[in-house]
Amino acid sequence: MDLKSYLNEKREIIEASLKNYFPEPQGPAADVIKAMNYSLFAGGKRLRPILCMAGAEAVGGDEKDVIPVACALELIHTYSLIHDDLPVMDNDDMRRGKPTSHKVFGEAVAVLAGDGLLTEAFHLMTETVLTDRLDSLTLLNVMGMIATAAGYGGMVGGQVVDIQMEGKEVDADIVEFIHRRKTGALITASVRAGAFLGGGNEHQVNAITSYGKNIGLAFQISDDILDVEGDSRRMGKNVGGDARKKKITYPAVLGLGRSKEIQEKTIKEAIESLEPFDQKADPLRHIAQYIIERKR
Ligand code: GRG
Repeated sequence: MDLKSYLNEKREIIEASLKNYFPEPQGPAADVIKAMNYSLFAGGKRLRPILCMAGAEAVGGDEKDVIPVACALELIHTYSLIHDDLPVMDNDDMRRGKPTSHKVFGEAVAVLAGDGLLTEAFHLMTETVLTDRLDSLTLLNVMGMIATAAGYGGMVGGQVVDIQMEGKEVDADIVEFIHRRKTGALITASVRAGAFLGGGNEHQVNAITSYGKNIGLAFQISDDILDVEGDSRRMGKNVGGDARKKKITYPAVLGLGRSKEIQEKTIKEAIESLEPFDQKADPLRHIAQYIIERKR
């Protein structure tokens, strides 16, 4: 299959759905809507929504059933990037090739834009259309699972340990703890949500969850490696910041060579998790490979 065309086709569906959902900034609160739109439409890869759609496809589900949840995952991801870039966290000036939210709108509006995106994500999920394929209990379970992945047991938990450990000596277990939560949890939740909403059985959902955990870890290791070897123009953000800020990364803790070995092993395990699936899981197989090869 041609992964590039697949990603472009799915990205267009997500862009159109997000545009359709998001209002034009107007009224007294226009500034926060403007800031939410600014970051949301700044050119992200839309990986999490695409994983959600591909997860549904792998179990034979209907892509239309997952669109609101897929879009909501992008809102949560965008909120995390806005907050991560704040001076009180990573203090970054560039994101997705543009000045970061707080550089354009100021810190208070940037914090609120993140808050607005996170809360709107859960509102958007409630707009999922229920059908005879998709009942309210399944949707409720998926929303709970996404909340857990975004909260202290997942992304927020990983982020706090990441910040607190900055500049300290840590072992491989700590860096894995951080990566599996900070980045891995939402990626796992994305593909798992797709499998649930697509009507996957327990066996299928478990296999896809294992795939998600492996690519989630590999994705963050790629990000760490790109910060050492990547091209800042292609990535739309400054590189080399992890070493400057003494961040906890795989290359810093284990070295580049070992990081690449672990990345390859996790991608291999991700693809092996998909053995029970037919060609409907090919997009997931190709996405796993893309994570190793990505340049941005
Ligand atoms: C603030 C609660 C809170 C959490 C922040 C996601 C995160 C946790 C921090 C981001 C730090 C970071 C840059 C991690 C690297 C992995 C990552 C999430 C990269 C950005 O995701 P992409 O590559 O970005 O999918 P685009 O812009 O394409 O959507």
